[in-house]
Formats: sequence, structure tokens, C-alpha cells
Amino acid sequence: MTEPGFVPLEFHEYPPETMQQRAADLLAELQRRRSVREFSDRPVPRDLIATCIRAAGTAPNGANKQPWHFVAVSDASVKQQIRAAAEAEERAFYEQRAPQDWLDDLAPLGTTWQKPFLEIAPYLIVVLAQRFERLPNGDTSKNYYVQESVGIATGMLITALHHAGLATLTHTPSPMDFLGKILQRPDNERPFLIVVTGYPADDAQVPAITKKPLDDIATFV
Ligand code: IYR
Repeated sequence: MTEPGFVPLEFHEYPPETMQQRAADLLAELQRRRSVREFSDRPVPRDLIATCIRAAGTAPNGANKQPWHFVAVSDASVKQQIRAAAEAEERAFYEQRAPQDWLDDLAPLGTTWQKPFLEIAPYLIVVLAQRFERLPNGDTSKNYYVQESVGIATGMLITALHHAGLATLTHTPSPMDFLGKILQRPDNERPFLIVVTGYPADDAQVPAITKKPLDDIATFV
């Protein structure tokens, strides 16, 4: 491969007060983000989803391999298949597999095996992690820090969708191999999670839970 070389950094410097204001504004916006489980079926423009996926694709990642793929599902029959397969796994989880302490931890969230939002929400963005890359000549090429890279990209996707004015839910049916099959994804990809997105239902409610204070989550040395 030819070396891409180097270009000057495009860096925006702000006055210190502006920096503080920008940080506080973003904090306030992110504090309004909640995981939503009651969605409206109101449509969302495909271009909006595409722009948010492009934002996710700017994430820092191992050796710039960009080891992710996003499948934005709006097709009703594909959503129906995903719901049916996810509910089968979730039912086994809630009724058999989950240890009691896990169920106790989930109780305040009010979750059950039923996932109607998988059909109601206009978009299910399935995030897939590419464990390695398949080159056009059939060779494989290594990817690095795949979980970290895809996790960061997913965080940026959720932030972009929230910033654009959409509600999201990170949904992790387990196991979720069925997603690769339904979506006919290649064997180098593993489903990472589903970002359910759309407008919230008019009467949507969220659990009365809070975030830890700064002192609990940060230490300055
Ligand atoms: N995947 C299940 C269970 C679940 C697990 C955790 I950890 C959560 O924070 C929420 C749900 C489900 O989606 O219901």
C-alpha cells in the first residue's frame, strides 16, 4: 500500500469560557438522553439515519481498519423476523437462563421478553463487528481492538442520533447470531448490538433512575 503521508490538522481553538460553555451545553444535552422502550411508528428520514451513521464512522479505531458495519433496517418483514428471533432468545433468557440476581438487577427497568419496539420503531440499526477483513483477492487481513473500536463507534452513533432529535435503545438480545443470518452478513462479521431508533411514543415513560455523581466515577490525581 502507498503511504497516505500527512496533512495539517484542522483544529478549532476556543476561548476558555467558550470551552466551558460548550462542555456544559453538551453535558446538559447528554443528560436528557434516556434509553426508550416505547416508540412511535412515525417515519424518520433515511438521510438522517445515514448522516448519523457517517458520524459513527468517524470513530477512533485500531489501525484505522474501521472494523464495523451498520445495517439500517426499516423493512417491516425483516423487522418482524428480527423481533420473532429476538423474543425467542429473550423468552429463554427471562424464563430459564437468567440467574436470579440478574433478574433482580433488571427489575427496576421493567424489561420483559416482549420486544414490540423491534417492529414499531422505524429503524433498527444493527451494528456488526468485523473480526477480520476479507480482501478482494480472498486473503484475510487482521483487525485490532475490534470490541473497543466498535464500542466507541456505537457510543458516537447513539450520541449523533440523540443530538439529531431521535430516541434510542441499545438492545442486546443474547445470543444474537440470528441477526447475521437474517441479514445475510458475511462470516467475518459478528452482531455487536442493535440501536433501536425513532421518535418516542407520545406517552413514553422511562425508569426513575439516576447517574452516579462525579466523585463516584472520577478520580483526579
Ligand atoms: N437483553 C435483555 C436483558 C437485558 C439485560 C441488560 I444488562 C439490560 O440493561 C437490559 C436488558 C433485554 O433486552 O431485555
